[in-house]
Amino acid sequence: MDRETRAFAEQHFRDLGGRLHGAGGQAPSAVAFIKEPAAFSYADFFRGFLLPNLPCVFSSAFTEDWGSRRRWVTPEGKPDFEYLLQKYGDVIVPVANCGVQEYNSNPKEHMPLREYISYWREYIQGGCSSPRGCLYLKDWHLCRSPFHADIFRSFSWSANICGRKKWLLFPPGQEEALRDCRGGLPYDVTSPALLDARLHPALQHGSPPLQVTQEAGEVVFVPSGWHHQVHNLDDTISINHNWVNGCNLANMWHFLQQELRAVQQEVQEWRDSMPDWHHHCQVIMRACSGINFEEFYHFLKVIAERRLLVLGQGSEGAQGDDTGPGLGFQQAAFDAGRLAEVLASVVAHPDFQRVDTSTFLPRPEELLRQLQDAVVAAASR
Ligand SMILES: O=C(O)CCC(=O)C(=O)O
Ligand SMILES: [Fe+2]
Repeated sequence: MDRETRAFAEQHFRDLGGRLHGAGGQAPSAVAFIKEPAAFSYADFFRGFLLPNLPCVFSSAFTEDWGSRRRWVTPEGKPDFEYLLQKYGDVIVPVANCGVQEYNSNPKEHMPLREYISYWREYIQGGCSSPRGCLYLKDWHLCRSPFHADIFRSFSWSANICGRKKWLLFPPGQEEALRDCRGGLPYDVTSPALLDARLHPALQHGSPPLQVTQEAGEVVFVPSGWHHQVHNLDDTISINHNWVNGCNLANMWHFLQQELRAVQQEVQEWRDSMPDWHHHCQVIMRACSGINFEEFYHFLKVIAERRLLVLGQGSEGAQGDDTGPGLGFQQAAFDAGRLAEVLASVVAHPDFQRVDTSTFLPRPEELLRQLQDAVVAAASR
C-alpha cells in the first residue's frame, strides 16, 4: 500500500464515522469486469473494491499461469479425472448432499476422492443425474451452494479452474427482503415459494440480485456481508479463499456481537438461575460460530503484534514494499488504526469485560494503548 492509498482509506473510514462499511448503500447496477492484469494494481483493487465493498470479476488472464488450470483440466476444458485420480485419489474429501437440507446447509459425509470421482463420472454419464442424488465436493465445488454470506463476514475470491458458474449477489441488507414470516432466510432464492406473498411478505420491497456468469479461468470477488447463491452450469472445479483485513475487520466484530446476542436470546430463560450463564453463552457461541470473544482477542493480538513490529522499525526499516500487497509501513499503519478502533470497542464490551483476561499477555488495555501510540506516531509518516 502506498501513502496516498493509506490517506484515502483513512479518510474513507473517518467519513464513515464508525458506521459499518458497505452495509446498505446503493447497489451498483452491474458487476465490474477487470480485463488486464498489467493495468490493475493492488491499490486499484483496494480503492475500487475492498474499501467500497463492491464485487468484481477478474478475467481469465489473471489465472493464465496457474498450474491447476493446466494440470487439472483436459484440452477440451473438462476436469482431468485421470490426473486428479492419480494425484489425489486417496485423499479423503468432504462431500455434501445437496438433495437434503439440514437447517440452512447440507449434511456432509467423507469419502476418498476416487469414490467421489467415480460418482461424478456416473453422474455425467447419467445426463447429470444419479441414483445417489446430487453430491457436492466441498472446496472443489460440484453443485449448487445454498444462499449464505461467507464466514465471519470475510471477503472471498473464487477462481474457476474449469467450468462455469452463475452467481446471484445481494448487497448487504438486501437479504432482509427475502426473510420469511418467521424471520428465516431462504435456503434457495430461486425457489417458487418465495413468490408466495404470505410466506415472504417483504419480498416486494427487495430488488433483484446482481447476476454474474463466471467463465473458466475467471475469478469472482465477493465483498463482505454480500449474500450469494451459486449454481454450477457445467462440470466445474474452483479454488476459493476467504480473508479478513482492515477494511472488513469491524464487520467481523459486528457479526460476532450479533452471534452472541442471538445465543443470549436463545438461552435467556436460564439467565438468572445459572451462575455462569455468561460463560456458557461464550461456550455456545464458540460451538455455533467457531470463535468466541476470547479467541477473537487472540486473533486481533496476533495481527496487531506483526503490525506493531513493522511500525517499530519505522518507514525506512520496514521489509515490505509499500507499492505491493506485502505488509509495508503504510499498510501496517492503516491496519493499526483499524485494529485500534475495533479493539477499543471489544475492550468496552460488557461481555468481553466478563471474560477472565488475567492471563492474557499483553493485557487487552495494554495492547490497545500500544496500538493507539503507534497510530499517533505513524500519523505524519
Ligand atoms: O461456488 C460455490 O459453489 C460456492 C462458493 C461459496 O460461495 C463459498 O464457498 O462460500
Ligand atoms: Fe460463499
